[in-house]
Amino acid sequence: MTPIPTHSQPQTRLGAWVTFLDAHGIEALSGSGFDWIGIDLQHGTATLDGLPGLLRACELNRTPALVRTSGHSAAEIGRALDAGAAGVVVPMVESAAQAAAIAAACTFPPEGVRSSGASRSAFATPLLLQPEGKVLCLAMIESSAGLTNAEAIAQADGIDGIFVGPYDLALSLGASGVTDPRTLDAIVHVLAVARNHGKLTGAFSGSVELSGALRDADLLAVDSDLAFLRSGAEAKLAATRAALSAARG
Ligand code: 3PY
Ligand code: MG
Repeated sequence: MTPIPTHSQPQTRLGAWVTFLDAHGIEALSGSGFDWIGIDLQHGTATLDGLPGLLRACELNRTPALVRTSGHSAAEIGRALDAGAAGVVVPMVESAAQAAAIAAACTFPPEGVRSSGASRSAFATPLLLQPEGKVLCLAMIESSAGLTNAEAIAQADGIDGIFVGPYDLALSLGASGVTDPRTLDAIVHVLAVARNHGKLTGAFSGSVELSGALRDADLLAVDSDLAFLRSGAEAKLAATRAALSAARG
């Protein structure tokens, strides 16, 4: 398996988080230089049925895709991997037992419980984020319970990495937001725990200030498609208004 070339340096792989784009939109977004695409089945409008088409759009630009499942269902995790995802990002993992269960759902027997069947991934090797050729099982830590049990979650067999959800984490901690020092301390702690156990580290950002604090993460979701659309539209509108008033003198 040839490692997927990365566009960004040095190590942090920058991703775009897709909540509503269709295949056409994903084709445009995945061609703009991101190292990976996150497809969100928890929030937004993407559905499991539509997933194969969305993954195909990522593949057109050789961009691997991680799927954030809506929950811990082994059936949903299996279908996301069958569709050709490079891995799953499973929300709200709060205990070692939950971590072990999602890891088992990502792994074929005898180690795990993932079922094998006629699927896209059985006929064409998915684009992967790791040269070892394994799909990734990433557990999201995004609550105070997850924070408390971070060591045990990171050590669970079959968990490849920890992906932090800063927005839910801030809510759970009663912090004022993602750049509140309590949230930042918690994020830095969770990522250090994962790293110390030799696991991948990742997080959603959505904030340039937060991205700076996450500079050591292996996987960083820069922001969502909705935010890109909104900020791109606002910037172009403001620039056009400025150009018009300059031209009119
Ligand atoms: C969070 O910040 O809670 C997330 O789940 C980001 O997608
Ligand atoms: Mg969340």
